[in-house]
Amino acid sequence: MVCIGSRRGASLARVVPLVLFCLALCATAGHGFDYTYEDDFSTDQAMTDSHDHSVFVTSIPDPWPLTGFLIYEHDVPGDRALAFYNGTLHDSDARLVYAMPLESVGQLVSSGSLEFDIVWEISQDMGLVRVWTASLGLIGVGGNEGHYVFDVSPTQPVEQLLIIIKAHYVRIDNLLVNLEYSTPVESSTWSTIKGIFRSETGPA
Ligand SMILES: [Ca+2]
Repeated sequence: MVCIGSRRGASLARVVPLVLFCLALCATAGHGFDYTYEDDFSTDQAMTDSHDHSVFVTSIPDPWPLTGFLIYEHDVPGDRALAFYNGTLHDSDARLVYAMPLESVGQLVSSGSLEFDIVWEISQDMGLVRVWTASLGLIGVGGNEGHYVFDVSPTQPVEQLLIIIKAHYVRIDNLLVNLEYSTPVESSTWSTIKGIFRSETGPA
């Protein structure tokens, strides 16, 4: 009996630091994101990465088109940003639509955020950005220069999160999408912890 108790005590002495280490890992994982997407618009990646978009043009069309359009333009410091222009039709803002993550990884998205900068209003007091998601509808509006953060978390976990940006007379830059999946890191880590504990404290 004494012998068994000592061995079990020794096992616990080995397990406790291990559990503490795993808990530390959980805490670290909780501060990260499962998926991150960035675009500083220095490349044309929005053309291929976006799920859907208005036409990209290289200069202001003449005559002005009926529907919205997108142009890569340089803001004041010379850094490239993406400019949104509306067409002449009613509600014809340029659109940029993302399905995130870009490639399904067999995980469900449970929460997410969208960030970007409005770096230059093309026309004072006329700039407008609106952001929708498939499950929430319209979730935010912006217009003035500044940094914007939108909570795009779906109402229930989805394989891909559809984010719709519609805007006119603004240039946006530094787009950032952060996602977290519904399979919690904590649950898989706890299974590992329980497995380790069983193997260390089980019958010899
Ligand atoms: Ca840029």
